[in-house]
Amino acid sequence: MAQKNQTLGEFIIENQSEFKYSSGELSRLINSIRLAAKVVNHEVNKAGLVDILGAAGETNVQGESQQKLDVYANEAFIKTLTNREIVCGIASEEEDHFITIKGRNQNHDNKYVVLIDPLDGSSNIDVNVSVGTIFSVYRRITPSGTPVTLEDFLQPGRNQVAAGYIIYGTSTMIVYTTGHGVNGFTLNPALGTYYHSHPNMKFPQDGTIYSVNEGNYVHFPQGVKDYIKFCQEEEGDRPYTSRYIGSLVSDFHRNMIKGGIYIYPNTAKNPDGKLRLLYECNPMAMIAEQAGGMASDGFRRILDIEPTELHQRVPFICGSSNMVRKAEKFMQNA
Ligand code: P6P
Repeated sequence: MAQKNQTLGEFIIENQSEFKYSSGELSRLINSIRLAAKVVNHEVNKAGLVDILGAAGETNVQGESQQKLDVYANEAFIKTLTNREIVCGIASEEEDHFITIKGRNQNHDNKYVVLIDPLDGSSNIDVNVSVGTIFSVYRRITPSGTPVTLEDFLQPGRNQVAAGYIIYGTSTMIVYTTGHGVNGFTLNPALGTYYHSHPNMKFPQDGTIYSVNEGNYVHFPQGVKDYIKFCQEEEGDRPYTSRYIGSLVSDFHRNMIKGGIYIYPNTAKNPDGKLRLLYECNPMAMIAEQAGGMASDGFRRILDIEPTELHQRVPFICGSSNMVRKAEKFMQNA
């Protein structure tokens, strides 16, 4: 039950008992993410003031030019997670391969692996549009004491023990789940404290917002085209409203509060879709389902997809359950 003005720290302590198997590491892991989020938020908020904009001159494993803030955020989360000696491995959109982390006494006995998109939507930084961090947490499955392996990262999303995002928007929020519902915490920048502003967040079953990059319309599968046309027809509560920020975390967050659907389908340019299964779709899918929403690739539940590669892409449909079911119907009947 949310207590008025409860802080994130108090919430973590109060709900510690819900983290089965964990003797406090998962709480410390969430705390380390909280700290890293504050550090990144500080830089994101002053991006326009210092020469931190513009590409860092390098490209990441995705072939995308890296904004300096991408690099900064990646390093901030990796450093914070490493220093806390809680995780045995980290995978990041900004790193070609996963990073092995030794625990105290240089052994490999930490329990968790973390996968992150350190700054999603970073192409929006230069135009002052909200961006976000997305994180996903699993218990390792290979024997403790041995170096973490790719197998520990290639787990289906249903195995996640925690997932969440930070949205650096008009206010900075952490929204996360450990499998017991979804809670949102808003940062009071004056105090550097997150307050429990959005207890027990729920996706409305229905909505009237659809979020898709219609500039790619001609390349969409027929079923997606049919669903978009359905959204645009004059009937009942349609035409719906089209809202697309180009930042997954922002579009998802708005749709979870107001009701809506986000679609990034496969196209000719991106035959498997654009979004990454492990550190974008799986964490957002866990949050969606914990909030009563749904997430699929149009045919399969995202959380049941068996990963094969660290940076693999999947088509992604996520949001209000009745809207996702409707879109799936168009895609499966096309
Ligand atoms: P497009 C940002 O690069 C991102 O991964 C998501 O945050 C966002 O929803 C999508 O890609 C935007 O992609 O092709 O529409 O610009």
